[in-house]
Amino acid sequence: MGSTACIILGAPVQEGAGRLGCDMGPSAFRTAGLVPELRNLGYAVEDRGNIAPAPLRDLHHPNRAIRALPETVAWTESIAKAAYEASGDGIPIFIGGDHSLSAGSMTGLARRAAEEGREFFVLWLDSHPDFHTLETTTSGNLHGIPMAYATGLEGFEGYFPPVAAPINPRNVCMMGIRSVDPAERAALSTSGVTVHDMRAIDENGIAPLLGAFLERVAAVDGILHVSLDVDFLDPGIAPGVGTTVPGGATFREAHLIMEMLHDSGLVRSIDLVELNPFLDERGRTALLMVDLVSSLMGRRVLDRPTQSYRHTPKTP
Ligand code: 4U7
Ligand code: MN
Ligand code: MN
Ligand code: MN
Repeated sequence: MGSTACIILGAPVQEGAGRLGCDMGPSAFRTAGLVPELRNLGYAVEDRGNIAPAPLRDLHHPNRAIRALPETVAWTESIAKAAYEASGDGIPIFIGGDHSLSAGSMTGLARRAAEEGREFFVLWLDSHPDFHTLETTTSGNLHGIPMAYATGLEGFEGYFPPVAAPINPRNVCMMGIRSVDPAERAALSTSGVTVHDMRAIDENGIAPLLGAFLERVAAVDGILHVSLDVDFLDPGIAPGVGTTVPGGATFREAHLIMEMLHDSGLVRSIDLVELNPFLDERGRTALLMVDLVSSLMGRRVLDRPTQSYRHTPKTP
């Protein structure tokens, strides 16, 4: 991937989260050295600055819990457009911003993949599945809906932009899940989404679970998007997030995922979301996220590919 261009797209959206501060995320990623880190790995890097939201429309939904619907819709419109455009030019890296940004990034990227006749896959690294519809969300925080929207679940019509190429739920693999609301659990169980909760990671380890998914993507020459929510990580190593959930991925589990992803050669785009610099401790969460991106983009300890990935059984 050394000659590929990385395209940095800031998306300072914070209205989807329950607390303010994610709008400072793009600045924190830049301050933590994301751009020089990628350049050191040999990439051409184009920082396109921050995306602006589309004009606001007056929107009201019968679910009175919903917060910031016009703002989230406006961000989804502009981020989807930027994602579609950037995916023709290199590897887009979205620096958020709360996770509602993925409603835009994933739909824009999936539209491009469909036009290229390629199958689109998502590796979702999060403590939450973000599988609420506008009807089922009880918190009303719209960072809890992007996966439901992008896979084409009903109930977004007339509010969010129509989804040109809904993602096949069978092409979605979630890892690190440990906080699921009842409506999400019901929707997930019939969806076809692969969900590896923290218990599955405890029982099996990262390598066989991720290896099986990467083999599926490779088998159809698919395009892989990675969506990394800070709260995937254990709060002990990543405190700079508004929705901490105990029992998350360790430093090495997270790095192993990144190393395997790099060795797969399948990743074409990345979301880095939910970083809240107001809650961080001397930038350590921002620095850890940049460190993980570095592993994903090719930094390695020894000059050899991941060993365990090669030994992955075909049917785990
Ligand atoms: B994040 C939640 F209730 N499910 O809907 C909700 F637990 O992007 C959390 O993954 C959503 O951080 C978390 O508010 C969204 C809650
Ligand atoms: Mn209203
Ligand atoms: Mn999330
Ligand atoms: Mn989350």
